[in-house]
Amino acid sequence: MPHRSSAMAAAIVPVSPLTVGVSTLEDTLAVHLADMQPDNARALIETIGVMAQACARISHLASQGVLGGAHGLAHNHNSQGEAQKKLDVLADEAMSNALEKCRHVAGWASEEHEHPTVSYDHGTQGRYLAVFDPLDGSSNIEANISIGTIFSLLPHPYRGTTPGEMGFMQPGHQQIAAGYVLYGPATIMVLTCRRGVLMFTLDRSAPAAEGQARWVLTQESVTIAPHTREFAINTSNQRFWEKPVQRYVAECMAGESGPRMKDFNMRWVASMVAEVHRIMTRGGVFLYPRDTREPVKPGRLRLMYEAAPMALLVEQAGGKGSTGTSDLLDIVPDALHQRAPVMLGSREEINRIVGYHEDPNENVSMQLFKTRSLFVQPQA
Ligand code: FDP
Repeated sequence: MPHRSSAMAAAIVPVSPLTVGVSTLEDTLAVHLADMQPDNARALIETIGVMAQACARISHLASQGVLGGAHGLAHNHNSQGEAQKKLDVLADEAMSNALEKCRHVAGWASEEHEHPTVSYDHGTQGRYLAVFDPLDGSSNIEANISIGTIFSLLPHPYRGTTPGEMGFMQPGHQQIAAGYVLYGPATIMVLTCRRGVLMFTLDRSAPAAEGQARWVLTQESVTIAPHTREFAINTSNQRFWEKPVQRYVAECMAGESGPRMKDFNMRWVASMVAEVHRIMTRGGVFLYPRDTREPVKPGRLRLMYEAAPMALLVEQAGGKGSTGTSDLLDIVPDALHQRAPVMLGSREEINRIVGYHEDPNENVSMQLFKTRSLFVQPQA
């Protein structure tokens, strides 16, 4: 059997134009990363290929539905005390098993485990640390609504030694690559290696079970329009939101008769991957703000394996990601499972929300607006 690196070396020599609908993942990345030092490009292509292969496996499991035995609870809890679904566990195993074999990955951290895992064979020499949410939107599994996987690659900062938890504590702007895979009517991978955003569709007619998943480039240079008329937020939490978010959503809801002078549409899938994918295809904003339900938690979503990878993808597509007060990519985590308020999507809308957070007259404008808002603000 040929050594994998020589196969990859052969793959990255011919640099031909990308062909949407024909170019496969490896061919596309070979062209896309042609400006990189060849050894680095090879490592990145190989590592992304390994994760894409695992996601094809997860896609297969998800598509089997109840027939695949992956519905229902696993009767376990993850490190954060959340009940695990069977598919959460299977997806985590698929990603972990794939990364264990990848010689470029020194260790990985998953939403499902309290601590990072050090690669048995590649812990000292691997150049990357992988971070992932194996199954995002798991409340949707039994309802047969879109779910996804989110992943990110960071540099292993102390190569030559095995990575400890501190090695993972890097801000989002250090990410080498980030992506998500949406398991919907089609399985779609959206990827950035910091050179814009690429979109691939899994060719389900190819034999994924033998490790031959075929991802076909279906869009390059994915861009998010700066303006939008669509927002996504769980409005059942409205009474817990911070004031600037109350104001932003109230203004959207007021539509043509409000200060925005245009009507807005609202969506909520309860699957971040599906929400971000909609934004990648037609713009919009996704908000999971800080709220007062559990004051000790600064938000619901996890910084390292949800917020930061999505923020990099959105930024690379021309959008923006913020907590409302700081850039999501600037936050240096102090814990693996740290949470963050998340606001991302169309750039001008996120700038507006950030502006509302900076506005010292926020409460005054809320009072003025109250008469026209569909949301009545709670009395102080
Ligand atoms: P889930 O817990 O089902 O994996 O990761 C958190 C997440 O889903 C996001 O994908 C989703 O946007 C959000 O939680 C859903 O939150 P609500 O329960 O408030 O709708």
